[in-house]
Amino acid sequence: MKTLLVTGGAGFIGTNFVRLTLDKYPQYKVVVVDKLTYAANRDSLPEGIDFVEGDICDAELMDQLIRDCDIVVHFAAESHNDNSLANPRPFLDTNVIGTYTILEAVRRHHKRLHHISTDEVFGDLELDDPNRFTETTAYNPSSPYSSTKAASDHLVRAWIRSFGIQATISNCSNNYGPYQHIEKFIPRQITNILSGLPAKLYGTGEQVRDWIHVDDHNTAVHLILEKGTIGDTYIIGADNDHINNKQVIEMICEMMGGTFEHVADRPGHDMRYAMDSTKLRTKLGWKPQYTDSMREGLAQTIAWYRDNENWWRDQKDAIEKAYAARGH
Ligand code: NAD
Ligand code: TDX
Repeated sequence: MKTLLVTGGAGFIGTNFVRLTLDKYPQYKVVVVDKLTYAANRDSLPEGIDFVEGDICDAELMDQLIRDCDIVVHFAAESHNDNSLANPRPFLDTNVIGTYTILEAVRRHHKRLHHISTDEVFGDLELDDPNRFTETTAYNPSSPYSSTKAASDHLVRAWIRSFGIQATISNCSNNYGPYQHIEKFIPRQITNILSGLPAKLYGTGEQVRDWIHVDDHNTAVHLILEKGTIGDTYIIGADNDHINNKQVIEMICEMMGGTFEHVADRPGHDMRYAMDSTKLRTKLGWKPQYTDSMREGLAQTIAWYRDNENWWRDQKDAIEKAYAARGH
């Protein structure tokens, strides 16, 4: 049995990855390391794993954990663009120094690493640009968040080339699904409507995100662990780059019987992300399970937030107050 060390496993995508692994990939023993920042929820994690509360910037701890595992799947990050505009420093610490710390331990102990990254490293596309991001698109990040993720990808590639570490990288588009922090777009709107508030659309809402259900992201990660070529990068996306933010909010409002209002736009707001996942599909045989332009995935996600109010209710007021202070 191989030991998977999952960094950031108490966050949104990491928690879903751990749950999927326990369900469908019994060949792995799972160890989670997580600092339990505001974005984490220890209670999201299932029984049957080892949990270590710790910081990926802690070199001694990471050395020990990586020595004792077979594979590292690196999700831990500061992940919210709006927060990175208000206070960039934690993004540099975790996303850059944290990734560096992991790379050095991976190098010392000759362990396999998969680094989780984002489409935002490529910057954005104009609405009428027919192109999509591919594995060879040049990096052009816009925000403190995306620039630190870009830096982390560069570090991983440099450690592959200079030190021959056994690593792969994936860049995925916007995820949605259960256990996502309610500061993020889709859960914020669902929990607003469940709280009797209008949904909140930044600016005109014409921005496009290439939404993917979190389970589709995580099945791709498992496939890369099983069959990916060491040193390679894989783009992950589910072909939803035809749906803009306004249409997503309208779908949620229609499904839940809610209303929405326009609020102040995000400074430097990226216009459009679009992913070309041909390599992952043709070389590794991946395909997403949620293929109906988000309707099934949104219905499942709405049902999850409705059924799990105790998971989010305590945080709702504070998050909306923070957004109100920023004009959102
Ligand atoms: P999240 O913010 O929900 O979770 C991040 C987790 O990392 C939290 O549990 C937090 O406590 C932990 N963490 C933060 N700093 C840490 C540190 N110094 N040491 C240890 N743990 C720390 O984020 P998410 O949405 O689950 O994103 C996970 C990864 O996927 C990130 O690398 C992100 O860049 C990437 N990604 C996210 C999306 C998306 O749409 N959410 C899309 C593509 C890629
Ligand atoms: O209340 C809102 N209203 C709104 O219109 C919020 C919170 C967001 N938005 C808009 C901004 C974006 O265009 O919705 C879109 C999605 O916003 P976020 O959920 O904040 O995601 P985004 O900034 O696109 O980044 C996400 O996808 C890429 C994740 O947070 C990143 O971690 C990931 O790398």
